[in-house]
Amino acid sequence: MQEYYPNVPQVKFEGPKSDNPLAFKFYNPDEIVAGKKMKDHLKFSAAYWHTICASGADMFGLPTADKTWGKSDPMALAEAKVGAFFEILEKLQLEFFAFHDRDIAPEGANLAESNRRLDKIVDLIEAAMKKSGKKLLWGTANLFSNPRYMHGAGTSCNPDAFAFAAAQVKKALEITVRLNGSGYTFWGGREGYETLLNTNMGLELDNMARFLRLTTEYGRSIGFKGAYYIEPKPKEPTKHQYDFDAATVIGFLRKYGFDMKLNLEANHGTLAGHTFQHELRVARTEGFFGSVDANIGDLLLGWDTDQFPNDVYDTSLAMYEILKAGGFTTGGLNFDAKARRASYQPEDVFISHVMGMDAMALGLRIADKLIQDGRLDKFVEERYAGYRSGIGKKILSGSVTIEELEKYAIELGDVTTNTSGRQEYLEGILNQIMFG
Ligand code: XUL
Ligand code: CO
Repeated sequence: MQEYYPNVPQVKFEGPKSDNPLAFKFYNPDEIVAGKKMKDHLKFSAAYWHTICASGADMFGLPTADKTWGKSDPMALAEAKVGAFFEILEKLQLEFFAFHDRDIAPEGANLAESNRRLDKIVDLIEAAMKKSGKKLLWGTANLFSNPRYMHGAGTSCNPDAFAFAAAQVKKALEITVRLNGSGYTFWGGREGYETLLNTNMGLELDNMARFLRLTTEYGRSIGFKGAYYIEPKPKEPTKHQYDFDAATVIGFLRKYGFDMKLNLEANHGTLAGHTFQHELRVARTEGFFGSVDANIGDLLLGWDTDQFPNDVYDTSLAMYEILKAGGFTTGGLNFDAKARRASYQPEDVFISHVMGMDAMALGLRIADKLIQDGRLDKFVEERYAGYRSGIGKKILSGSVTIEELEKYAIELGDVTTNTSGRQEYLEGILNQIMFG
């Protein structure tokens, strides 16, 4: 069997003192943290589109990373990628992966040919999964790259594009079912607008719901038992995307009555002006927590840079929310992340994942300590203690009238006592747990 990365050995846990760039310092897959093996908490997944497809090309420059193994024929290259990708999963101890239809097989001259190409590559992926035990976290369809989707897919003004997109998702769902995927993700890459001057927003939103209704019902009809996710993102490529953030998507799902969860990406949260923790908190509070695209954006650049997560403050607070949400069931931590353009050598694919996995593992360890420590929970509990008795208890029970509140307020005369929010005390606890 061909080895695609002969210079890269099996990556293992060597502990925090190791200076080996190809060893885990904090991710010890079988170690028990918070009652479960680390690998079962973190459920790491690689993104086909970045890990094996991203070439370093950007809007200003050509590819820097060669991921072709000398193949120029697109189907021969697609076949090689399967072998190389599964070698990466194996060497990095990544148990899961995610892909778009067009990542794994190039589009043909028409839909029928594209589907035949997909079938051919899916045969190879299925065999590789069987051999390695790797699992599909979620599948999806690319409804944004091809010019046919210039106005969107489900929200396009052109019904031909709507139909084509539906057919593409139908096939992607069939593949996801065949590969026993535990999820299917909808990311509305161009479901939004560039200008309201040409946009019928009401029709587009209704059509987005029609599109989701047709596709999700079809998935169930062919035996898909996994979770459906929507992945919010506020903008990029369009100026405004309807799946703006967690709260907006939850409103949409409730309005149209869909049983779906969220796939939350850190960098999309910050693009929407939120922290990653905020997005996770909204999802868990509202019962929509599903899966995560683990990455980080450069806040100074302000676009979707899809960097491997490195900020342990950020990963700790994210893992805190994930543990509080009860952890992953169908979902996992999918690295929707790529090495920087100048990190172009084959080893960089591995080094970047190792760093990201360690950063998430550190986050898990710290989040567990924060919960064990209990001071944050206790503080929040006490902050709302007023609602345990007296007028507070009455407000919570729903039995209070506005007249009663007025009488109470008049007797009070004014609100003269409050308690401190103690933000700096709590931030100090976090630092103490991280570095103490
Ligand atoms: C784009 C993005 C997508 C989705 C899947 O910003 O995050 O790759 O994760 O379509
Ligand atoms: Co993503």
